[in-house]
Amino acid sequence: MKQIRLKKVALNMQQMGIEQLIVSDPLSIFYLTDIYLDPGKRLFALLIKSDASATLFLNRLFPIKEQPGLTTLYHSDGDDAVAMLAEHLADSVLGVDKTWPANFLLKLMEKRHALRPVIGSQAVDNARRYKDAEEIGLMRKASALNDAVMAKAISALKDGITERELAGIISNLHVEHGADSAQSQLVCYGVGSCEPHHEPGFAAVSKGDNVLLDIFAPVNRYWCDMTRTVFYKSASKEQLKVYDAVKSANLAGIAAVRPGATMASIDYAARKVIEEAGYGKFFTHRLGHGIGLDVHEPPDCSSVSEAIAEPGMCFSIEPGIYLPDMWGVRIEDLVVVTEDGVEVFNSYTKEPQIIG
Ligand SMILES: [Mn+2]
Repeated sequence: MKQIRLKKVALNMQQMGIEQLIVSDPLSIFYLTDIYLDPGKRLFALLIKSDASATLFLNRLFPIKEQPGLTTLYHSDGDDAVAMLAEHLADSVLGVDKTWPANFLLKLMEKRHALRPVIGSQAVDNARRYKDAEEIGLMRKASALNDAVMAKAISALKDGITERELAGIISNLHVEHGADSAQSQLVCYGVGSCEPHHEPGFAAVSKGDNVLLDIFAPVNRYWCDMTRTVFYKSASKEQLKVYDAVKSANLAGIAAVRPGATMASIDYAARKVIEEAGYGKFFTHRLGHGIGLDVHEPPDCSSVSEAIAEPGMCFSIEPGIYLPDMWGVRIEDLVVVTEDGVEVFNSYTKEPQIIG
């Protein structure tokens, strides 16, 4: 058990007025126990009480090592796993996380009419927002891996290579460098780069293309995520001008990160640069997203986010400009809020590059 994390969750529960909480998100269970498994359709739940006691309900198919501070209760296929869980609940408010399948929750509610289920995800999500030193070390390591893969991906650009081919190369590079799994990557050439989430296709790279690479993978379960845009063989004045605006916005966003800054003010610091360059309406998404065990998790870094940056929060800074039917530029780094400012996890160059 990760006792310090568990105690934080218990404290959050007390503040929320929740005495019992069912956590079912495998990544949240991993965060608290170091146990990761994918239960498929079977019941897998960590029951936390506000005194920080924890009981794990799981199927015998997934035997785990006993660990101090954690009670483990197994069920078998054919058992009424929900009834077994119900025996451990008090007739009162029950926090349930947002990912617990309705078939379990509805069965539980049928058995126990006096239970009052409420969404309780925040008790864990709010703890997960603040990465501890171990997690920050893992985030740093994941992004160092991504920097190395980015360098190799850019050097793999050559005449005729399609978006899909390069995406496959990047996925393999991630795994070769130690990522947990291959992910389908965002590789966008030319007109494809004007869609922020373009699906890699059969287009081959050609002279004058923007090449936008948004690459990501989990490494020891913690995600890296970065974007670079380079130009293939040539770049026009406007391509370089837009690049410069996005790069300046990225740097301005990073410079605005410090404890106490609102996420909205960080978004604005970057957005303002793009607006002043005359491209405001082409920056069509939020500046960034929280990241950790999930690739997208709280807090949001957007113009409407009231969240306040505090030490340990990890998120992306990824301004972009997308000119419809032409091309787009995005530059994304991951950062962590430190005691007195910001640490940027990515170090791969942001200088404009014309490749080939
Ligand atoms: Mn991102």
